[in-house]
Amino acid sequence: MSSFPQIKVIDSHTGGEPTRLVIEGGPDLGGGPLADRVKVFREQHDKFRTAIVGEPRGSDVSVGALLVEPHDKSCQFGIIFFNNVGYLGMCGHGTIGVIVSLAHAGLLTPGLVKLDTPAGVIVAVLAAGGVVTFDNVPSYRREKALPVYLPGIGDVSCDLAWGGNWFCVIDEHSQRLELNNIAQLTAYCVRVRQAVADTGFSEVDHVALFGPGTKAGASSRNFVLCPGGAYDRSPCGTGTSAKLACLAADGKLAVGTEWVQESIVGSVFRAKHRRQGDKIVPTITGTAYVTGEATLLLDQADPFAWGIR
Ligand code: PYC
Repeated sequence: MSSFPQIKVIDSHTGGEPTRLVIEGGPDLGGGPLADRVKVFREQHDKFRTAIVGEPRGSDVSVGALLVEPHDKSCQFGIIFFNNVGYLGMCGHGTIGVIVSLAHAGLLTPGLVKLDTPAGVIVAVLAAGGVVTFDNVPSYRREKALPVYLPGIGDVSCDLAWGGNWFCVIDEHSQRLELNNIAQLTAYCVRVRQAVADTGFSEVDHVALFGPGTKAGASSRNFVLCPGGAYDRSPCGTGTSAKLACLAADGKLAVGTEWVQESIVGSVFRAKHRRQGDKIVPTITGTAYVTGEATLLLDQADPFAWGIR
């Protein structure tokens, strides 16, 4: 038997975007609201984050999810999402992956499930075939048509919206939303994010470009740049929510009307919304598949046991 610290994980992907769920061996973050426990994670146990999703075990694309006791007593599970550079308030593809992984582990059966997250309570339904539908946190647009200037390109009109994470949503960008154009799309979005930060919105750490759908029935295709420089292979649950908030605010998407969001790799989420005061509640449906179960070993003699930090 190995005496290394051991971390049990279940890996999945949702529309191509990976999620690594830690079901055993994660750090003890104490009790209290999940937003407080993220602070403990960040300040006292950040090396667990890099051990789990960082290289050499993980990659920039990996999103981690730590299973914890919920604070909200109506929830069965608490989940804290993290990535290669930090912590996520919410994660749509991750929610779908976590639920399918929990079912794989025998911890839940198809039907209703409630997750406590730092961004709020997520109510979801697991159906056969790894299909998950969840109500995201209330979403809204904060800025409409914020102009940012990119030298060599000109003014770009940005909507800033919350969908569980902060997004810069761009419809007019003249960028080619194709898988063989990732480097150019990434470079463009990095410049946009910096320009948005320079206008005073440094909390906006995701950039989402939208264009016409290419798959039959798709309302739109997107490219989403995540905070750590990777792009979302899935259509991005929180990004789709931010987009819906903008569409709803412009009167371009009626309550209950389906929006089919295609990702840059061609995977699809189905979305709709209802109103909640001056915000919307997006409902997102997607499918996840379990790709592996593993025990991560942290050999203290390994200089990169806690990841390349
Ligand atoms: O699906 O919400 C999402 C997400 C955020 C970052 C990567 N995926």
